[in-house]
Amino acid sequence: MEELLKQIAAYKEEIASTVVNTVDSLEAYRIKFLGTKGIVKNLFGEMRNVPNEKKKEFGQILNEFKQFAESKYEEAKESTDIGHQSSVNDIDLSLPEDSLPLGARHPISLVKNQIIHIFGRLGFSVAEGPEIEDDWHNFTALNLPENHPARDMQDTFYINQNPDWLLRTHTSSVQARVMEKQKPPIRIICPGRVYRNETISARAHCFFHQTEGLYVDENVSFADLKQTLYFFVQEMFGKDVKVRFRPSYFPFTEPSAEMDINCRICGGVGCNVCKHTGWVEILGSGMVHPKMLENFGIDSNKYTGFAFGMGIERICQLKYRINDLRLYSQNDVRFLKQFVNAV
Ligand code: 2NL
Repeated sequence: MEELLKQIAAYKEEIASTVVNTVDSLEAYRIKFLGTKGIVKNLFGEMRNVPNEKKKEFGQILNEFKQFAESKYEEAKESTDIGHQSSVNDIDLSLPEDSLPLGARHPISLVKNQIIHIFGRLGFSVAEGPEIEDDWHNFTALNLPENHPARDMQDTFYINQNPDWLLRTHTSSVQARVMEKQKPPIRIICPGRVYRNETISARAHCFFHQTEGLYVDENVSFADLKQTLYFFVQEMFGKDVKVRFRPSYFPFTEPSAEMDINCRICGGVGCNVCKHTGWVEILGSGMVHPKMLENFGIDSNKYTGFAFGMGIERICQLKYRINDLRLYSQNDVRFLKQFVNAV
């Protein structure tokens, strides 16, 4: 016992005088006193040799010594900041890096890029034009007569300084500009933002996005129109998609047709999106009106063409089940970050 108590007193002195101010000396101290083969452990091992009636007393002394040794270690680690220093050996190169938070593409951009890609494979190139247009390119050239309701102030945003200028209501204006400069064959799509004077709600917005397409060449037929648009929806929504064409009217096409696909949301059972019909309209189309071709000096006896227009928000709604148009322009990160891994 006496021998042990002497040893402990000596160790205490040693601990008190030991200088611990580096990572290495801290680690050396820990191994010597607190390690699995260290002094504290060894002394506890001596308990075996202590007579029973002294075990309690010696146990207390040992515990007190252990605390003394540990507090020196903790103090040294805290008071200097050596506990936070790291050496090259401490760096774990196998750990994954802290990833940078990546932005996400907007769903409208995702769908727009897919549309561009699909039509690109059919030889369509992308044409762009101004969002502030003049009356000729947005209306007159497209066979929209002087008194057409679309021209009404109620529907169209006019620029105050010049009543001939307006915010384009469709991207047909871009196609008009292409036909002005380029002779057939013409094979283009025109994605872009368009504006209409609407009260903002879940179903309407004062700006939205469109892709129009135009194909003018010799011998372009209605069969070409149908097969092109059928290919498009198969690529966009999957091979199992069903389509139907319904006769319709647009001032710039004759004949005209709207295309429906079977509802992607409910699978045909009936829901709000398809208004319980099982079908949803996704685009308007038709054979380019001969008068329009002549407006641009294109011989309508030699050339024919088809055109179509679709809302990108609509395609997006069906693809990603987005039920409120306002989500597209509110920039709520809870909405946007859901598209980080979308393609
Ligand atoms: C719709 C309907 C359509 C067109 C757009 C067009 C453009 C030129 C010539 C002829 Cl330059 N037509 N565009 C034709 C038919 C329908 O859009 O519902 N869009 C969302």
